Amino acid sequence: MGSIPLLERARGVTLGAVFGDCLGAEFEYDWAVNPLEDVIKYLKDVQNRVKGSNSEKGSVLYTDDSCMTFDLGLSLVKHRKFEANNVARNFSETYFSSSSQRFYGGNVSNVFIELKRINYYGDVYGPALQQFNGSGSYGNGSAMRVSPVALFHHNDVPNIVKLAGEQSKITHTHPLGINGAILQALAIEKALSADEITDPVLFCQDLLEQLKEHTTVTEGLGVYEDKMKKVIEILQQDELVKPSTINTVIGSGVSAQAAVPAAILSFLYCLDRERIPLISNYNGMLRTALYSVSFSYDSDTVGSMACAIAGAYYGEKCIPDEWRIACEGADAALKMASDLIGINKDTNNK
Ligand code: F2R
Ligand code: MG
Ligand code: MG
Repeated sequence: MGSIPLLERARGVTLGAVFGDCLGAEFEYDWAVNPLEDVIKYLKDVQNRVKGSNSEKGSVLYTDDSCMTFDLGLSLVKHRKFEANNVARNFSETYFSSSSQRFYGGNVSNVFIELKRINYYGDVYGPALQQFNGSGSYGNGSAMRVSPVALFHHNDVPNIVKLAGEQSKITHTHPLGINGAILQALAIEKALSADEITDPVLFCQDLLEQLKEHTTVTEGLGVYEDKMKKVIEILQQDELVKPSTINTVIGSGVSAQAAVPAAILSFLYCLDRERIPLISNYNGMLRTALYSVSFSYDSDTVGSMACAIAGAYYGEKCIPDEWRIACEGADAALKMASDLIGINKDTNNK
C-alpha cells in the first residue's frame, strides 16, 4: 500500500467515513444481525440505481456521524487550528438545522441545547460534563467524527492524541468516550502510515501501546486493553467467526468501548481476502464495509469508522464510482481531506 500516494489515502479516510455512514444507515439498529447477503444486495441496488439514472447524486443521505465529522474538519480547515468554541457552534448549529433526518444520539442533544443557551461563549466544555449525572457520555459520538484529526496532525501522534481528546470533551467527557476517540484516531493514523500490514495482531498491540503511552486519561484503560485482547483472539482464530460471536464478545453498539474495537476488528479481519468466502471477490474497502455493516447493531457508526481506517490504507479509488455519486457529501469530504492534508504539509514544512 506504500505505493498509494498520501493524498489519495487521506481522501480515502474522509470518503470512507461518509461511505460507511451512508451504507450503514440503511441498517442501523436493526436489532438482529444483518445477513451479509442483505448488505451486498443494498450495495448493488444503489450501484444499479445510479447506473440507470442521472438524478441519483447525493441521494443516499448521511447521518450525524458525517455531520459532526464535517463540523470538526471544516472548522480545522477554516481556522488552521482547533478552536473549541467554533467546533461547539458548528456541532450545535448543524444539529438544530437538521436533527430530524440525521438521527443523533439519545442524550447529546442536551449538550447542544446548553451550548446554544450560552451562545458558544466561555466554557464550551461545561455542558458535556453534566451528562449522565456528571459521569459524562461514553457514547461513540466523539469517536465517529474524529477522522479529520488524524489528517490534520498526520505524522504527529502526541498531537493526534491531544486533539482527539480535546474535541471529544465538547460532548463526551467519560474516560471511555475520550479514549475511544483517541484509539480510533490512532487506528486511522496507523493505517495511513502503513506500507503493508502483514501482522494484524501486531497492529493491535502497537495501537494499544500508543494509547497507553500517550493518553492522559488513564481511568478505564483496562476496558480497552481487555477489548483489544479479544479482538486479537478473534483475529487469531482460523475458522470463520460468526457475527453473533463478535457482538457477544466485543459488542458493536452505541458505546465507544464496543464500537471502536469492532471497527478496528472489521478492517483487520478483512485484510485477508479469503477469510469470508462470500465477499472474497470484493476489494479490501468493500470487504470491510460489507462485513462491518453486517455484524454491527450500530451499523452506520461502526461502518463509518471501519471504512475511515480502510480508506487510509486502500485509498479513495477503492470506493465504487456509483457510491461516490450516491453518497451525500462525497465531494465535500474529498475536498476537506485535501485541505487538511495541505495544512498538515504546510505545518510540517515550517
Ligand atoms: N442515535 C442514533 N441512531 C438512532 C436510531 C435511528 C434509527 N436509524 C431509526 O431509524 O430510527 N445514532 C447516532 O447515535 C450514536 C452516537 O451517539 P452519541 O453522540 O454518543 O450520543 P450520546 O447521547 O452521548 O450517547 C448515546 C447513548 O449511549 C448511552 N450512554 C452514553 N453514556 C452513558 C453513560 N455514562 N451512562 C449510561 N448510558 C450512556 C445512552 O443510551 C446514550 O443515549 C451513533 O450511533 C450515531 O449514529
Ligand atoms: Mg449516525
Ligand atoms: Mg450510529
